[in-house]
Amino acid sequence: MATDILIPNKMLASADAALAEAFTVHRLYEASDRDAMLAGVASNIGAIASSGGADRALIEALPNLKLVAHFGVGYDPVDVVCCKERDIRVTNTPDVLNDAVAEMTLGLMLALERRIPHGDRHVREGAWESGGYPLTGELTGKTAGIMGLGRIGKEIARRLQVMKMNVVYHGRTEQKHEPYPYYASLKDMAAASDWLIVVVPGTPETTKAVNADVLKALGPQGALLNIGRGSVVDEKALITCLSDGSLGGAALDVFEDEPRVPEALRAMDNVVLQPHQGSATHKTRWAMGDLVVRNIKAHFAGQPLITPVA
Ligand code: NAP
Ligand code: 8YV
Repeated sequence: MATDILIPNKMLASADAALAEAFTVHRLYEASDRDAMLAGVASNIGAIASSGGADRALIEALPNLKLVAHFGVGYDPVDVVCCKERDIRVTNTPDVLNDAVAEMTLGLMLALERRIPHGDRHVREGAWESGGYPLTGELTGKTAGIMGLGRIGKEIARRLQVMKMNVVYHGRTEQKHEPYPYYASLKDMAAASDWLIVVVPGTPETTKAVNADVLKALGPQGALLNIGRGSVVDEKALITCLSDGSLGGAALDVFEDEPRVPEALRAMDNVVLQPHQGSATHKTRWAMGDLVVRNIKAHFAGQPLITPVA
């Protein structure tokens, strides 16, 4: 059995160190000649510790690969179709990041609704002495429509209730045991919401699901929060709706072509931006890395995987 680990992209230091202690690791990103390095070690690689993903070309270059352990709950950068074809198992890092991502969601919503970055700039730039900052909106009493009431969506919902918001949700299936009203139609939910919170995975089905129709239904007083995947929102339509006033604002952690963010979005005052920081806390990233390592160890010990992708 091939027991070496391939690390294609730089991995969190704690996870990298734990893997290096237990296995022979090959850090592809350090190689000056990537193809030569791959060719030299390919037959020894039994598992990939992935942070940037694993595409078909990489997977097919590794004849004895049996596991891709991905650092992230969203495993869209891993070619799972190819893995399935080749009987390669895949793991992700669910649950350990729910709180951090929900926290960032609340932070972004408060930042936009109360214009916190704007007020901060107002003070820093010395503008306060010439006059206070204008009045803002408030989350209390508003309706938040959650697209994707999953592990993270539920943590967001709990926090929004504490903020005295009304919570409704949309997904493919009604979750009858949940206390929140369900909308089978995303557009209908958007029309009934002040905030649309996107926290679904990036899949072919969700690609550009938040389109111009949905954004217009959300309306001039409405705001979009995307903490799921950039691919879910039609970014061109978003820019148009924000520019012509058919959508009130947007708070975005994820983008269509990261780390490239359109200049138009960067220039808008009704937008708050983050560089994909949802899970980016010391505590949560450590736990995600630990889960990657534990899945790899379980695989090589012949034990059940801890968090296999279904
Ligand atoms: P999860 O537990 O699997 O929840 C996903 C939810 O999305 C489910 O409620 C599911 O409900 C819904 N959904 C899936 N496909 C859908 C579709 N086609 N239309 C409508 N709803 C759909 O996943 P999670 O752990 O909460 O994570 C969700 C996503 O958040 C991840 O996949 C990742 O992309 C993103 N994420 C982002 C960050 C960040 O840093 N910004 C961090 C972590 C995760 P139904 O099955 O009923 O449709
Ligand atoms: C990470 C994420 O930023 O878990 C996910 O799906 O999007 C984030 O937690 C990312 O996976 C780390 O590269």
